[in-house]
Amino acid sequence: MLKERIENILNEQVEKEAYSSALYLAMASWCEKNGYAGIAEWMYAQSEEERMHMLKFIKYINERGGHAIVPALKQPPVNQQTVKAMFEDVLKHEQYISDSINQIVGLAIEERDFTTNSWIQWFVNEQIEEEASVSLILDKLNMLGANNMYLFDRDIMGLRANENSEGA
Ligand code: OFO
Repeated sequence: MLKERIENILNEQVEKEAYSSALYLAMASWCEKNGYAGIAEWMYAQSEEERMHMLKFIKYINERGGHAIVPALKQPPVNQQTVKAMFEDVLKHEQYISDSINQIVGLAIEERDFTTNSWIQWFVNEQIEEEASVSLILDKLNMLGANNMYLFDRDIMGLRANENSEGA
């Protein structure tokens, strides 16, 4: 049985994962509208991955005797300034998510919930991969400059780091 503080923080994470999924879906739509079909595909895949993350939290909370709550979400941004600025926002968002996963680890240890601590380690590792994958994309964008967006758009799917990992 989950302690209340653990159930609450896990439900907050359900909301964050659901928002991540909506955020990347909105980015996918903007990319598609603006002719970046390859980047849109990357964002759609990322959005789907975040939905899988959300489902993992929902199922874990219910499995441990809690009640997973499906949240209302705030509206993600509709428009982006540039592709590079968009990926900078993705990196910031993933760093924020890593921080919140670390807070769950901290609370699980504080509450001596070693089952949750063990379970959440998958996300600790996932966040390392996600931050690395977005940093790689930003490195490529910085090398290319604005002129070669066509090639970047064509090749971005080859930069997906964790396409084959579980739940990803
Ligand atoms: Fe981007 O890893 Fe979940 O949120």
